[in-house]
Formats: sequence, C-alpha cells, structure tokens
Amino acid sequence: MAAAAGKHQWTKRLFEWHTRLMADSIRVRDVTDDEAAFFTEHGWAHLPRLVDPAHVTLLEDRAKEHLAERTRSRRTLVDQAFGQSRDIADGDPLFHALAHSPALGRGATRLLRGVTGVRIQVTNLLIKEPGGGHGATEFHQDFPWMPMDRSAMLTVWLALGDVPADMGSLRFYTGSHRQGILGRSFTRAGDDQLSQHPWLGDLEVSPPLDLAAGDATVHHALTVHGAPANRRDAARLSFTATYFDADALYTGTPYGQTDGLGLVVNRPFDHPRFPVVPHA
Ligand SMILES: O=C(O)CCC(=O)C(=O)O
Repeated sequence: MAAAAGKHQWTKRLFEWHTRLMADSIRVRDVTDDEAAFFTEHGWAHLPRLVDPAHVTLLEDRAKEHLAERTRSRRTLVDQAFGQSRDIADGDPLFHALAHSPALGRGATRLLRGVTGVRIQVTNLLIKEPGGGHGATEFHQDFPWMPMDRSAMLTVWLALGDVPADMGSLRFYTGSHRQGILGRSFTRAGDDQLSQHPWLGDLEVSPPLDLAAGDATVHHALTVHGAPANRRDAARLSFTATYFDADALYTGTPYGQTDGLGLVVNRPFDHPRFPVVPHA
C-alpha cells in the first residue's frame, strides 16, 4: 500500500517536472484589448498567432499520436461530426503546460469579465476527417449541458495545423451569447439551433476564417457555433480548452463528466478535475 502510494507520488512529481519543462517550449501570447472588446460584443474572437507557430508542430505531432489511439465509435451525433481525445491535458505534459499557461488563464479571466479566476472544465483534441469521414458540426451552444450555476464559460479552439475555412474552421452567430440558454442540440437529428430558432438567421454569421497553425478562435459557451464538413484532403486537427468562472457553483445536473465525483450542490468545483488556472 505504502509502496503504491510512493509510486503514485513519484509519478505525479515526474509529471509536474515534465510539465514545467514543457512550459518553456510553448509560448502563448496575451489577449489584446481589441480582442477582448470584440469578444464582449460578438461572443467570439479570432486570435491570430495565439501560440508561437514554431512550437505548434510539436503539439501537432503529439496530437496525431493521441488521436491515433482514440476510440472510434460513432454512437452519437457528436461522433459523426468529429473525433475526440478528451482530458488530454491530464495525461500529456505538453498539453497540460498549454492549458495551464498563465497567458491562457489571464486571457480567459479577462474575456469572461467580472470573474476573478477560471477553472478548466475540459481539454480536448478534435479531429474532423475529410472525404465524408465526418460531417458538419451542427450549430449549437455548449452551455445547455453544463452543471454550473452561471454561464461564464468559454472555449479556446487552437488550430494545430493550417485550417482553411473549407477544412472546417468554426463559424459563430454574432451576438447569440446575449440570447440566453437556447436549449440542447445533438440529442436527435434536426435539433440544431437554427432549426429550433429560425430567428437566429437574422443575426450576422462570422466570416469564413482561414486559420494558420497556432491561430485560435475563442467562443462563449452561449454563442451558437458550428463548422462545415472538411472539404480538404487532410484531417482538421485542433486542441480545445474550456474555462469557466472559478466561483461557479455545482448545480447537481446529471452530466457524465461530473457524476460520481462527490461534488456538493451549491458549492464550488473544488476538485482536482477542475483546477484553477494561474493568471499572475
Ligand atoms: O470543432 C468542431 O467542429 C466543434 C467544436 C465545438 O463545438 C467546441 O469546441 O465547442
């Protein structure tokens, strides 16, 4: 028992040491005032060269290794839109260093306005295969599934290779983050947000974005977003990190990620699965 605990401590220390080492090889820039203002107004923003492109190849290579090992079930409507390797920052020091980088912590805290800090909700590697491997990502909000008592949450979507618009970069309904919770999508065919709320068509849609490796987009969890199918020959690869208000309280809403963790209703997400990100 003591030997097992010792081994666990040792593995943990090795992971932390490896992460510190990796932090030096990933350069993340700060979000600018203009980007923050744009995000507040539109509910999304384009963050060119968020991560130094010189370091993105390393991330891309690692992503390919992880994604090759993913389970390829096509059970859900989400599985038909893209493949995933979830919680990637928990087991990979490079992605851990990226998700926990103070620049991203500062950026998320700033963009969410009025929050004093953020926790990580989930990190993920996404792949959208070409040639009909995956279809379009239907338009949806992220928040309607979440067991948080407030919607201050956003996702940074980082291109790990060049992602021209027709490879499936995200599109956003501008200002939809001010329309409240519009309901769940991906529960049955035809429940995308546009079908449920045709009036969304009156809102402007973000332009098709050609992302270079290292560019990111960021969207609020209430912003309606989706992506076209991948029309190129290569797979679309991205890393995502979702951050939420560190003071949010757990509501007890059933959710695969939080069920059984022992979280207490009406208390903050004080659990190692939801670390607070440094932003000093
Ligand atoms: O990458 C995609 O196609 C969808 C990703 C998404 O919906 C998200 O990160 O919130």
